[in-house]
Amino acid sequence: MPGLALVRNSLIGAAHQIPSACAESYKPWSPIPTTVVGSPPALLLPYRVHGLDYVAGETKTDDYRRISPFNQVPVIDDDGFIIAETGAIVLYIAEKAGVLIPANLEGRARVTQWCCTALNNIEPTLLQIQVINGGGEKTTGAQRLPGLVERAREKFAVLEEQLSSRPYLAGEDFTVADIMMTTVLREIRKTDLLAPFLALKDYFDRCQARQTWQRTLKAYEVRMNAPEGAAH
Ligand SMILES: N[C@@H](CCC(=O)N[C@@H](CS)C(=O)NCC(=O)O)C(=O)O
Repeated sequence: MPGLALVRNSLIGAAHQIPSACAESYKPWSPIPTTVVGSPPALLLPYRVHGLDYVAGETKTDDYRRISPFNQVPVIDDDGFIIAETGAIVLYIAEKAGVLIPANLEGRARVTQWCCTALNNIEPTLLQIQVINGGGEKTTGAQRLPGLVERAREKFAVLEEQLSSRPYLAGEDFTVADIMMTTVLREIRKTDLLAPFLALKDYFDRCQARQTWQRTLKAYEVRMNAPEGAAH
C-alpha cells in the first residue's frame, strides 16, 4: 500500500504532520474528522492524508498490522519507509525537513529529551485524567489490574511476533532501543507475565545477560550500598 500515513488525533494541528510526496494520513477515530494543518515541515514536504475508520475496525486488519505493529495510529509511509510511534514520526519528519530541530547533536538530543518527556513522562498521567473525566474509567486500584494485565498481554503478543523474526527490536544488532525496552520490561520482572511469551522472554533474558547490563546493575548496587543481587 504505497504512500500512506496516519495522523494521531491528539496531534492534529501540531506542526509535524506528514513528509513526502506520497504520504497519506488516516483519521483515527470515526466520526471525528482528521484535519491536517499546514506546518513548516508539511509545507516543505508535500503529503497526502488517508483516513481510517477506527469504529468500523479499519485499524484492526492484518494489512494495517503490517505497517503498524500495534494496530494503532499514527504511522507514516514516506516513499516506502514506514515508521510508527508519534515521537519517532515527529523526530523523523523534523530531521528530514531540517526544521524544528537543531542540526547539532546536543540540540537534537535536547529536542529528543523533551519529546520523551511529553510522551513518556507527562502523557501517561494526563491521559488517565482525560479517560476518567470522560467517564471511560469507572474502576479503581486492584479492580483495574486484570484489565491492565490483559492490555500488557496484548502488547507482549506484538513484541513476541516482532522478536520471532529477528534477535533485537531494530534488527540484527543490539541498540539503545533494546536498552529502553529491557528497562521497561524490568518493571514487571517479579511477575510471571512474560512466561507465555517465549521469544520475548528469551530476548529479555539475553539483554539482561549482557556483560554491560550486569556491570551496570553491579555498579548500581555498589553505589547504593545494597546487598549483592538486590538490583536483579
Ligand atoms: N505510543 C503510541 C500510542 C498511539 C495511540 O495510542 N493511538 C491511539 C489513537 S490516539 C490508537 O490507535 N488506539 C487504538 C488502539 O490502541 O487499539 C504513539 O505515541 O504513537
